[in-house]
Amino acid sequence: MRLFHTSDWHLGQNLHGQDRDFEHACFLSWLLARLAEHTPDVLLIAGDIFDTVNPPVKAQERLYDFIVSAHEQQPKLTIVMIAGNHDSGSRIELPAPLMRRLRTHALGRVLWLDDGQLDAERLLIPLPDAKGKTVAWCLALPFLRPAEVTGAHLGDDYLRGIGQVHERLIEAANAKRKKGQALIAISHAHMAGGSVSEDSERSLIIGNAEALPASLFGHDISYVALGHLHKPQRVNSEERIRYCGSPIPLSFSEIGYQHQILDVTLKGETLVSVEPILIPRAVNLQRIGPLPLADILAQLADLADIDLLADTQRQPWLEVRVTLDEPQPDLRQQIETALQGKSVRLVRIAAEYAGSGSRHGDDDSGLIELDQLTPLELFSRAWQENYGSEADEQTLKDFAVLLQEVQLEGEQP
Ligand SMILES: [Mn+2]
Repeated sequence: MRLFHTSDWHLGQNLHGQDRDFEHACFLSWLLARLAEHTPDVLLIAGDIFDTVNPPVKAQERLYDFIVSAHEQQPKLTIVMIAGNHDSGSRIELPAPLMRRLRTHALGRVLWLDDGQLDAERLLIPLPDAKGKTVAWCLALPFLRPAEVTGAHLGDDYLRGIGQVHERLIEAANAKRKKGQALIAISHAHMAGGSVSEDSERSLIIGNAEALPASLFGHDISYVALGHLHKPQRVNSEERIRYCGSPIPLSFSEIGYQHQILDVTLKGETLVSVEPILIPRAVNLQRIGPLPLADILAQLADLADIDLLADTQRQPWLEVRVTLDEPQPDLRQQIETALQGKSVRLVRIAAEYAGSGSRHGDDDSGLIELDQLTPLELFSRAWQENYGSEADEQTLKDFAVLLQEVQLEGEQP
């Protein structure tokens, strides 16, 4: 059995207001070509399919067009996708009856039976090989919000609740599997020890307190396809517990590594190999600075001139970081003038003041812009300013829960 492991597509994302649709379109046509070339049995999408709970229509068209094209190209391909923390679980599941006809399984929520037990049946997906024989079971673990795993069923502890959902599902899968059938888990979660990117993953609940232990996935699970962290990595150096990372850099802090999907081969229950397939970058993200303005202007002057015959959609996105001694009212104008006729698309200017203390992110960043702060950080700062003390942990937790409710607003039909 052969699987493609992908995650964190973030369809519909924009980068400081710039649309990424062209890059997503390039990725999806590249992925279709790799599916044709390698003919895996299964394609996994481990959450954050969309960037927001209310994705633009064009992003939804991208997903459904892709699924139909993949099915037409390879009618025997099974696709399994789960909701991530950026997705709306109910939105992901909405077209499930249609998608089942395309051998595509979309899981966005967990449900509970009348007796209070986890409905494990709907989260267990048989994975057939090319001959139609079930050779493995997929355990689908969509991202779970606190309200879904705490309360009557499992008590109030979020992590313990999630742990119990995992245990019950693995138990049910073990009861169901026949000898020789592999178990493959797909989950959108922050595993302890993972390396986090600077500003695009959005904390699941609070900081790292939410990280799950890899021991949740015992050795009866042959492979764990994870989503959430955008940098490809193993968990605890284990070959079988992996993040494949996002297909495109979602922020300027994610440009320093090669984006990829993982090509996973199993023989029976044994994991044979996990090979990365590198994704070509359709559009470069370029960072200049942090440097004083004069040096920045000199570097901008050296950028390539616009080639009138070239595709403007392929022009790099540019972030400029300027260090200043004092505010420079015509900063944007100077930079924009220097960029006239240059083959780049400016997305962001960050002004950083030399000598000011930094509380956030890189050591070289001084001035913080609003969009560099998470809502939780902003709340903490406002609390500090109003009350002169740090907000306590319970207050931060309550804020995080309210924040999630706001982020989900408008999701209900
Ligand atoms: Mn993500």
